[in-house]
Amino acid sequence: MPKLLDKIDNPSDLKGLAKQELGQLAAEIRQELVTRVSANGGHLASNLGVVELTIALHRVFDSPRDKIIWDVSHQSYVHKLLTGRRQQFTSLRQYGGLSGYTCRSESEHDPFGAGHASTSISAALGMAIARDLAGDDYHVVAVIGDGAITGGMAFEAINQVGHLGSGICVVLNDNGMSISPTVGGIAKLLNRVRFDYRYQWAEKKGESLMDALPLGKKLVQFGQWLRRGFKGLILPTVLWEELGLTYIGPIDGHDINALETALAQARSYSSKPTFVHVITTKGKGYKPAEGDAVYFHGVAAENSGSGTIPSYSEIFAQTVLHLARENPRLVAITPAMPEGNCLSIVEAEFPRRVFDVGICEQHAVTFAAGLATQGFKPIVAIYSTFLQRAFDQLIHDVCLQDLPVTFAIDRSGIVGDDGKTHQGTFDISYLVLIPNLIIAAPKDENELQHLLYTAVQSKHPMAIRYPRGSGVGVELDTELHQIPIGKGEILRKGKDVAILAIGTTVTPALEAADRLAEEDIEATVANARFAKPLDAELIKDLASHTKRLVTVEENTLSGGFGNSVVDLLQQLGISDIKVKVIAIPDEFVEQGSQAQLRAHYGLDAEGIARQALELFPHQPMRR
Ligand SMILES: Cc1ncc(C[n+]2csc(CCOP(=O)(O)OP(=O)(O)O)c2C)c(N)n1
Repeated sequence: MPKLLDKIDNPSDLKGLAKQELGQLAAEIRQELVTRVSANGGHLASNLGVVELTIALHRVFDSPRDKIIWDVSHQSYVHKLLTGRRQQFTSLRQYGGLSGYTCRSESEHDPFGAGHASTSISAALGMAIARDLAGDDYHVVAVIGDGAITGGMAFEAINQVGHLGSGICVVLNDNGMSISPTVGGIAKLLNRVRFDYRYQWAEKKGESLMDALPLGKKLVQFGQWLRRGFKGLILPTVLWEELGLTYIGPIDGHDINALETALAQARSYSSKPTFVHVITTKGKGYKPAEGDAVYFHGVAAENSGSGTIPSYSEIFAQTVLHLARENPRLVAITPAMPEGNCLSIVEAEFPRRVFDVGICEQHAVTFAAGLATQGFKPIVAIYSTFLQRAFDQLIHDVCLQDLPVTFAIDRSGIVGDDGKTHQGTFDISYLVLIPNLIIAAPKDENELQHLLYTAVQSKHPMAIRYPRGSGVGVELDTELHQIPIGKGEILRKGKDVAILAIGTTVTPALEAADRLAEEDIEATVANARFAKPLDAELIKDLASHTKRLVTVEENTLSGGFGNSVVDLLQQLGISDIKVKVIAIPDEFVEQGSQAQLRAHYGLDAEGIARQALELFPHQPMRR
């Protein structure tokens, strides 16, 4: 049977479909999502939940003239399928393929790129004000989840939306879930609406049942209904209305007719801000994802293989658990990623000492600072890319006051198929300039344990960056010890060239030394361990013995580890030496597998050996 989806090249084709065809279209989209995301990996449950909402949005609004902005935009796959990108959908999240997020350069239907949460309302308001100033009349819609709306920026934007009163439509896609269940006061408020909304729906269906009850019971039920109805429905309505937005909802997010009616109503209030509250089920229509929306939030690609070596995140969490048992003042904080960074295993044993603060990186850092002032030992577990959000909090709230907060920076370096918005390639550069902060990167998972132990003993703030994915596979010591701050180590000795590597690049640097040996070049390999303070003695020693120094890091060149080493050499007055800094050039790193991207940037063994060889101009590589 020909597919309806085959007929949709752009959103205007959707408008030609009869209402009774839309259910079939939704089913076809779900099929496509499950097939593709199972193969390529990606955000399955979030997309399954917005199938009807996306169809309705594109039938009511007129993209690209009207601007539809997806918050985070991990749930934009359906939007991509309906906006002329179906043919490329097989390349989703692959090297050179379709992005897993909205991207201005990818389509005119993506008016704003995203990947980080809570930006949609600010961007939408900017577009709406630009429209008003230019005397235009298009509509602007921001679609934001109940997880993303917990982010401070979303509320900063809503505050201004209410103040300016410009015409924008905020659609809240409320499924009760961030990656894990959404937490916090706003989540509680929304939960009440969701609960009461479902309660009332059940109530309607169960009216005949109520008829059968004796009068006394009926009165009690009626009283409960009134109370819930008042608290659950009136209060949240009042919240958004008091902030200056006209509230429409709650709407069943899987009923396309109801959605179209609500969105058309919002569209008709073209010069007022509206808030359309849509209730959806994450993972809708695919039983495994409905049953476990946390697991199916982001699934790995079919061929990614789940090896037997534990991930850095797992070792991190196991170490925190171990340290938490020994130290009752140790607390851990995660901005909405307890699954990704594995803190959920610590939370299971110490529920009062693990804090999921929502998608609030800035708050997470200052909250940790507050805890540290009172003698607690906070560990902020945060992805490198999201810590960017809390740059001033790092400087002003933690480091300026020299508070002993540990930053466990997960997903540092190249993260892979999430692409440009998620690469953790800037952290050394944005951390190295902050006084008082110690910055370390383990060469393997065993060193991660010892560095965490060291950080928790430290009287100063300390950041430990480690990569996405599994460890190197080394044995784990059972006794933890402190590593002297600012001390690296020599792992292999050779007289011709020294390779000073940090973090993930240590293992390929050792392999590169093997390749160089095949060219009769003897390389020293050192593990720097610390990007700050640098091990000046070690660096002096390497420079004087070999006169050729290669630094390697999975971080951007600008302001990175290698740059700091070069600065140090200059300060030490060492100039009779050839230096090669291997790092990521000044560009945003595209999507692709970690292996592909490392090879592309010469950060694998082959690339390191090739670049080291450039310091020997008369020695071409044999292979
Ligand atoms: C600033 C920032 N922090 C953390 C994340 C990681 N993250 C991606 S999606 C997501 C949950 C979003 O929840 P919600 O907005 O409710 O969307 P849903 O997936 O439930 O549809 C999180 C925490 C992010 N993208 N950006």
